[in-house]
Amino acid sequence: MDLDAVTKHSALHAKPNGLILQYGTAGFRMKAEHLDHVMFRMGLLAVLRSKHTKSTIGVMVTASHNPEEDNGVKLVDPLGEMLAPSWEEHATCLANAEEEDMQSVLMDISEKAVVDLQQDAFVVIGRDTRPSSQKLSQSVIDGVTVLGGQFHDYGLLTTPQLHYMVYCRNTNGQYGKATIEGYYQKLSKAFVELTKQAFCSGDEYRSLKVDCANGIGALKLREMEHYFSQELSVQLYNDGTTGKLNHLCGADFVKSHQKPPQGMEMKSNERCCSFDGDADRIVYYYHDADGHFHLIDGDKIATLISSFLKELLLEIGESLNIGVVQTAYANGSSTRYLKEVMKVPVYCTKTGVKHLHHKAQEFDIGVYFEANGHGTVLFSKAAEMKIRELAKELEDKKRKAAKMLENVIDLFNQAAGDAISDMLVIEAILALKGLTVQQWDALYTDLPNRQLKVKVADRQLISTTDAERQAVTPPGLQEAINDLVKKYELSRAFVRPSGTEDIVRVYAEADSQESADSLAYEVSVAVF
Ligand code: 16G
Ligand code: ZN
Repeated sequence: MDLDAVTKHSALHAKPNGLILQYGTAGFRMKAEHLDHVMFRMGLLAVLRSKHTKSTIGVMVTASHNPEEDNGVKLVDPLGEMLAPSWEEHATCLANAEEEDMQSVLMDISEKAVVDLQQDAFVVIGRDTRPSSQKLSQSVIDGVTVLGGQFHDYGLLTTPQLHYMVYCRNTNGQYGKATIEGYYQKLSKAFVELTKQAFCSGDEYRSLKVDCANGIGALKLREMEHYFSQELSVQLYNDGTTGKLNHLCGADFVKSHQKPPQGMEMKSNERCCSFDGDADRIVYYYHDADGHFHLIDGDKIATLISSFLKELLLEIGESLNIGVVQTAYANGSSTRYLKEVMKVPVYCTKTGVKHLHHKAQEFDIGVYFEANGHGTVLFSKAAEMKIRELAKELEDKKRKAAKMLENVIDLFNQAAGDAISDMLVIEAILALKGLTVQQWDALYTDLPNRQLKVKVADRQLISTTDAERQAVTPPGLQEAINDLVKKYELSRAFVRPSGTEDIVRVYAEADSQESADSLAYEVSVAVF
């Protein structure tokens, strides 16, 4: 490790005085102008992580659904997963190190994490369409090269595409080819195969309006659409040609405002969906004949997918277990429907994809979605092998179901939630089952709910347990919430400190919108 070179280059990416950051659920994220040093340092860290794991590591430059002025960075671990928690601490230390301490902090991390400095390192880099992203990804590259790491810069990619590339590269191409064409070919082949079996191929299933949040999703969907245009035609809105990234559009806007994005032309009962700024989240929606807006969020996506998977599993008659993983934000109706009607086991984890992903790995088939639309389905290696075997062997009906499952495995991004991949899975299921968007929506009725943000002096004074559903501190808060919840029917409420903003989030649901609103308000007063 040429530490003098590090010092020299580090001075070119100087840390603003007094800036203290933390590697959180979304990596580092803030105003782009303050991030240059973080990018350089994450380039350094990616090299150490690559040496330690003897694998390719990914670095993604994006701030997802944040405003265009922001940016951020996340490291991607060998199997396409989020960075291991122990290394999040190293990331935080390195990002906050003073210039004169850079050498010692790097040595310290190398020692603590047992990094063989002689080992080769390889890092792959992707970025979103923000104006600041290109320059910031150059700073990552500077960090990688100064430590002697090799790299490949994929340039513009969606976040899940970068996760896919990392996964492919570390599994000798078994998962797929680590190129953008490899990604398009793998997914579209599975999609085309899957939809071949759909007998309802009337026009109503064939077209979909997609709000791309004026982000990277538009570029990538444009590149990909000709691979599947026979089966599905996509009309892109907010494609970045005129509007501003995430401004009045995108999955986060639609989910949190419960209204359509600007610029979308919605006819009644037409299926529409929105991606977020880096295309790892998706929500669906439509206007009914009376002009009412209906949101179909991650919970309903999980329900559609798990019911489809459960039917296929019944047909092949294997005892593969399936589990659904949600967070405290999952609508109570969805949890009840999954447990009581569909009879699938449901688990709740803390907010943040890494927690859900981790839990979902415990099952043969683990379905995980956050209500905000981030999610995917994971198949264990054993389940995958079993399904691929059955797809070759069994009698007709079973083989057909196993073949479908095989295509579903290939269509889901096993590394991370992926708006493009999820969209294709959903479109295939709707076509195969002959379901309209209204029929899908009618699976269950969401309980009215309300989310509020509360600004407090120190949000860390609030700590939680039971997957964030119970407050442990400050003393008395949970008792106060319990008393408030008792005043309403079908009610539930919780508070948690945000991992991405300096606020406390309040969630409440109840039998009517008025009740949910007033419960949320009363809880936020109790927090304050
Ligand atoms: C991050 C998480 C997302 C979570 C959100 C919660 C990832 C990739 N992203 O964006 O899953 O829903 O944080 O934000 O893990 P909050 O802590 O501010 O509520
Ligand atoms: Zn995102």
